[in-house]
Amino acid sequence: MKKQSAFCLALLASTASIAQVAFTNVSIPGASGIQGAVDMNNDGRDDAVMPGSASFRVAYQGNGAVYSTTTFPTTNADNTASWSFAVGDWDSNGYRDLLYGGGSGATFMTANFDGTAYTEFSPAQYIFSQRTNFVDLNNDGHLDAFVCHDVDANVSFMNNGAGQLVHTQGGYGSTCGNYGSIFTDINNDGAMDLFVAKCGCDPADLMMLNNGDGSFNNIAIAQGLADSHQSWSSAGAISITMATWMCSSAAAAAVATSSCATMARATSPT
Ligand SMILES: [Ca+2]
Ligand SMILES: [Ca+2]
Ligand SMILES: [Ca+2]
Ligand SMILES: [Ca+2]
Repeated sequence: MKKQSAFCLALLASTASIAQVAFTNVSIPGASGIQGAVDMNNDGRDDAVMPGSASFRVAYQGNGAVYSTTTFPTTNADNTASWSFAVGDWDSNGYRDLLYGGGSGATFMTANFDGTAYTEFSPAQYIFSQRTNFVDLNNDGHLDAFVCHDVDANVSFMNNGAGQLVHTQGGYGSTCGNYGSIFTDINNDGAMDLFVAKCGCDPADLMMLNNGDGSFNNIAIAQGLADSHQSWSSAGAISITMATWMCSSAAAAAVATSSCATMARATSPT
């Protein structure tokens, strides 16, 4: 009981401290088009990644917000990152790979043996790809891929550990309208859980609890998260989910009801 209450209060304190962070606008020379932030060279600093159709660029962050840009050639992408991209070393060769989410499907860009060039692999399945993620869905130590499907049920590509990504559909929600996905372990059981922000044909959001083997149960209705808002992004949703999860237990509510209510308001999306 004390541990859960302390966690709620810690989250509340964390929210308060985040509000005091100051930001400075910094220009990255030559940066344009689709961009995302990820540490591509393991130096502890996020870099800017800019995927294209036959190459992608990385603006590496140095000291004092100085950037140096490298262009990596790729084979031509059947699907560009028109809706999203994700980064992760799915084949565990030491170099991060990319996953592009396009309106007609998904494309993987996999690094060669020394990370100097990339080769595409575009699964045959039609996917109106929205958000994409690299995540170990089934806790087997191999990074899998997840793709939100706009017009059908969500899709994953399960990594068999032998260089293959196996298309799987079903088990991550059964309807269309999937836009924003984010993974975190909301109940600290070691398995990554999934929140999906939905809109369009079925706007009821999903909160999928991982059973530990890659199978999921939707607890959104039980947790009051299956609202009918037209939701496009899940960026801030996970903090709300965590607040709801932790503060929905009788143990936490009995002690920290007011704190949980404050935290829920503080983490509401804008
Ligand atoms: Ca870096
Ligand atoms: Ca790799
Ligand atoms: Ca896996
Ligand atoms: Ca979990």
